[in-house]
Amino acid sequence: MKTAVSRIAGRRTDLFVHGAWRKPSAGRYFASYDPSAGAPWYEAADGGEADVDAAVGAAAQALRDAAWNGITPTRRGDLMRRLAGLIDDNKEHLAQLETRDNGKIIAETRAQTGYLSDYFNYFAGMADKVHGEVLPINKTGMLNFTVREPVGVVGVIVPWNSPLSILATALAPCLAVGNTVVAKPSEHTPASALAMAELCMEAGFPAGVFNVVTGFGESAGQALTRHPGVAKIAFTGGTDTGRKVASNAAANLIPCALELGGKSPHVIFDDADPERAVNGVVAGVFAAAGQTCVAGSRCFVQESVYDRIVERVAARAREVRIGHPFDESVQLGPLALRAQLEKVERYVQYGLDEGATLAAGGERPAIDGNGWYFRPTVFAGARNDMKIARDEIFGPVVCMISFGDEADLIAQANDSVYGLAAGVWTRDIDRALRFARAVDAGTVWVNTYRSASFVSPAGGFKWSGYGKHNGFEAIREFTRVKSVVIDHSGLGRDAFVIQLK
Ligand code: TXE
Repeated sequence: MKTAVSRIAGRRTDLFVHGAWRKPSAGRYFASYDPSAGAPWYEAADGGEADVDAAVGAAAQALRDAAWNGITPTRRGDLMRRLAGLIDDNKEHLAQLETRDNGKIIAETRAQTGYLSDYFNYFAGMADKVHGEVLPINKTGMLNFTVREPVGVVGVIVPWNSPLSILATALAPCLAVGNTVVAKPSEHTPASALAMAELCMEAGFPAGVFNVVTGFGESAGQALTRHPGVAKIAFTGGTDTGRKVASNAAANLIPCALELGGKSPHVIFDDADPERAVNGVVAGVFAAAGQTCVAGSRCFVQESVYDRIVERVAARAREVRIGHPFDESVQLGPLALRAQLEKVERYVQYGLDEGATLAAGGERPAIDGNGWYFRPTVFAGARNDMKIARDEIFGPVVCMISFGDEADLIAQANDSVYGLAAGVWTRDIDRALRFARAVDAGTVWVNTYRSASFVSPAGGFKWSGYGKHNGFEAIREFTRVKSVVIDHSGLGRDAFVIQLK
């Protein structure tokens, strides 16, 4: 794999269009940073409108080409299985690439790249199981059936927090149903999408089926969302950017799937197993240094156990081993961007100004070098109306908020613009189900947290976006339904007359 860490460190990467490397038309490159050093480590091509146009053109051509649209769904599944095998063979390279580019600890990126082949195999299995229906049309001598077709060229815009996994959530179902893809990875973490492009070529996908334009959001990203040749946008990122993407898609009258921010409620009732619940809360918010859209960043604890739980969460936060992301014993690495570190620091100050108190963290740790590290931070005495509880911080910060009864909990939990995920710890199944029914969240976990699976549909409500990934919902997301009506009566009836009857 050309884009393995050792091959690109200190060098330049190009765009990947129609199965070949392509220099950016404006000839510019930009630095991608290693968050553990706070320093550039390679340069990626700064793609612009002309490059996006070339990539969309290549994807549109591949869509028309029999090499892609003429193969059977079973053969598409075979290609995907081959890709899954190659991903598996290269999973250590991919994990290292991701850790170097985004700072996520190696244990996490290994878990993610280890899971990727299952992800592609799952959708490979779906490739020849997607079918339409025969409908009991209310007209004699007529047959009505539906087919599920690929939507066309899909523009996939990927953020920096889990670049490869998030790319896979769109790429795998898109390939399974015969779409073609132009991906625009984040300007902060472009390497792994290029590695994926190489693996797609090696697997035997025809040129143009998967293209990658690296570059910035305002240029390459915006051009992709505006391009008239794109049939659908799959976007993951911040809510403000999601609005711009949706408005460009609306101007072209194309649909989009938006996976945006979150401020997920993570609840501990007084009857919960405290050890498991505290583990769940700590892992649910500090994993990936808090840079996950489903981070359980608002922790609601029942009044009677509030002080005890806050103490335990804070103690666990203080024990978290912070350090270099390639150190296998480390539990928390740097944030992916300097801007993100500065945002976390700003929010810690907001929390203090609003009267919350720091039970743990709140500062950068003493680590050699210029890495973008921040201590796991626990705010005690937080209230749901504070800025730290309302805005997505996207860092290792949890707000501990108390609640009285279930009604109070639901009112507070749902008092958020977001609706991505929620978690609840209780031994009372009725209570858990009442919470699951009442909470505004696309995913609800009971006595577990962040248990994602490719079979389980995921996606948010409210400002967390719309559209689903995973499971058969993802197949629906990336197909369109066509209805075919056939008159086989042999009567030569006039269709217009029949409709009037
Ligand atoms: O994300 P952006 P940013 C949240 C998190 C974070 C905030 C801002 O709270 O602090 O968003 O992060 C591309 N047209 N999440 O600014 O801008 C961009 O190049 C088209 C939540 O880094 O949303 C990148 O590829 N594309 C989250 C992608 O959008 C545009 C993950 C995401 O970047 C564009 C990341 C434009 N006008 C951040 N502007 C999650 N849901 O997991 C930017 N982009």
